[in-house]
Amino acid sequence: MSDVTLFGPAYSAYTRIVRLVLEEKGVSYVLEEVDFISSGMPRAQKERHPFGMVPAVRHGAEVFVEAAPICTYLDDVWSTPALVPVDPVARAHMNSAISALDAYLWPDIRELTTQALFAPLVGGWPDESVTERMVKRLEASLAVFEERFVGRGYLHREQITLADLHAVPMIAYLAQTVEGQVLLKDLPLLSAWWHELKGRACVVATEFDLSTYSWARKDTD
Ligand SMILES: N[C@@H](CCC(=O)N[C@@H](CS)C(=O)NCC(=O)O)C(=O)O
Repeated sequence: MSDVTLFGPAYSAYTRIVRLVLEEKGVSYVLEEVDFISSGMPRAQKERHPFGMVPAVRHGAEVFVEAAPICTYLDDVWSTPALVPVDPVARAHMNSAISALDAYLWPDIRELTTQALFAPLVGGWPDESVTERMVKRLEASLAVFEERFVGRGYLHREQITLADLHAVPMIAYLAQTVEGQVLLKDLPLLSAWWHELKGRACVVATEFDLSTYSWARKDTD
């Protein structure tokens, strides 16, 4: 038993990043679902995380927050399979990809997903002007990401790295929207990467079904 508990809901992109690392490494863990959509972030999670977010990981007596450093910690403690390149240059590019995903891609993918996926699911109306704006921004940022990181082999080449596992939940959400599917059609390298990764065991093992949550409308089909 590894004594690892991951706090966060299966639908949270950042929780899934950590989960993917645990799965990829074959570390046993307990996922404690912390659903923050139904009635806000539970108090227990606010006590665990200084900024009241998910995920958090408890390992033994320590509680860690923030997905990227949590994943680095997991890679340090469970060294195989290694998810961080030994070569400093490759490692720096991996970290740049993670940083770019956090800063330039995810905020817009999250906003697009909120409108296109979550709004109808909770019984609201998507704001088409926001969707349009996000699509425009993503057209540009995804093309840069594809050229700079996928095209230059800084995502899955010889070795899967933390950058791949950071990107998976984000691109998975993107691919669930019609707008995202259209965007991906113009991104052959990123699409090929996603096509290959989506069948990987850790990705399949962390799939989730939004319709099972109490806040999801049951009459959308
Ligand atoms: N910088 C954080 C980002 C975590 C994050 O954005 N978590 C979202 C869910 S994916 C969250 O806690 N949202 C709850 C809220 O905004 O109240 C990390 O790397 O862990």
